[in-house]
Amino acid sequence: MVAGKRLPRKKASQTVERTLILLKPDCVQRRLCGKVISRFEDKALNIVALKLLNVTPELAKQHYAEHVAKPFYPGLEAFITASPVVAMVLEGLEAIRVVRDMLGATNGLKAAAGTIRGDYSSSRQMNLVHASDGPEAAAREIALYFHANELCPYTPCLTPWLKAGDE
Ligand code: 3AN
Repeated sequence: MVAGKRLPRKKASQTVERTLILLKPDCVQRRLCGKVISRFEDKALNIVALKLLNVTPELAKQHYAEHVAKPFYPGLEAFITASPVVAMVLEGLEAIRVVRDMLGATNGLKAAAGTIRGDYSSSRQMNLVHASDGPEAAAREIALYFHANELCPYTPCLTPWLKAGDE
């Protein structure tokens, strides 16, 4: 390194990701959708798709394909099809991990205080929100709930105020 000269700071490798969110029947019934969506907005994640729908048993089996053969699946299907859900696609830097961290552990009783489940849920099943757990799951789940033409990406005007240009 040349004396007195500083090397430019290396940019961290950050990826813009999309993740599928479901505000589950308990979230809708308990009127917590506004509070949960506010948390995502406060974190400056972009909502690029959003709708209310009824999950059918067929869609539940596709969504929870990894759990279909498990003994708890019938109860899980009965719960997720019992009442409407809000499906959303959120977009942002490392959005898949960021959102999972915001949700907290699967069981609301064990989720840390300050997380969405830790603050609002006391249940493993009624844990309010689903979020994709990896890039492959996110792509698969987004395609299950949304047609490509239902996604509305945009550049928020607050982008220059979310992080420094060199990070
Ligand atoms: P997460 O929602 O944190 O991704 P998953 O995908 O492991 O959690 O589980 C999805 C849902 O399946 C849970 N919300 C819960 O209702 C149900 N579930 C998962 N594991 C069990 C289990 N061992 N016993 C009963 N239900 C379970």
